[in-house]
Amino acid sequence: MSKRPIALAIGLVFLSVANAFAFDVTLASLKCENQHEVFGNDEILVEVFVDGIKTKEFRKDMRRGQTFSIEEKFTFTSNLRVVVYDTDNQGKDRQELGSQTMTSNGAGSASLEGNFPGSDHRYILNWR
Ligand SMILES: [Ca+2]
Ligand SMILES: [Ca+2]
Repeated sequence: MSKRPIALAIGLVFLSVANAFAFDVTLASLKCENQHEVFGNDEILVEVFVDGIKTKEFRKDMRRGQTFSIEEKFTFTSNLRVVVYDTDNQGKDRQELGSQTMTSNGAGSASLEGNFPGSDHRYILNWR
């Protein structure tokens, strides 16, 4: 007798349990209130980790006062982590501007501010 139906049944149970605790979050926007670089754009890289696994990245040149409309939905069971970088050297170098971890569905925003000497950047991450 094949063991496959049993494995499939167990797999479906896991899937059902996982779905029961799945959360949807829409990454809405990233606003630049103060840029990281003094001259020119910040070459922004946004990395999205779903349950610890890098799932998506967005790139956008941003200046003071600009809003990057992301509007993308993610589904997670444990947490959704978003890390924002300014890149240089055609994206080869990166400096982390801040990060946020979301653990349940619901609207929110986070201020990602200078966390190292000499930087007074301020980005606002919005989700719902
Ligand atoms: Ca630049
Ligand atoms: Ca840069």
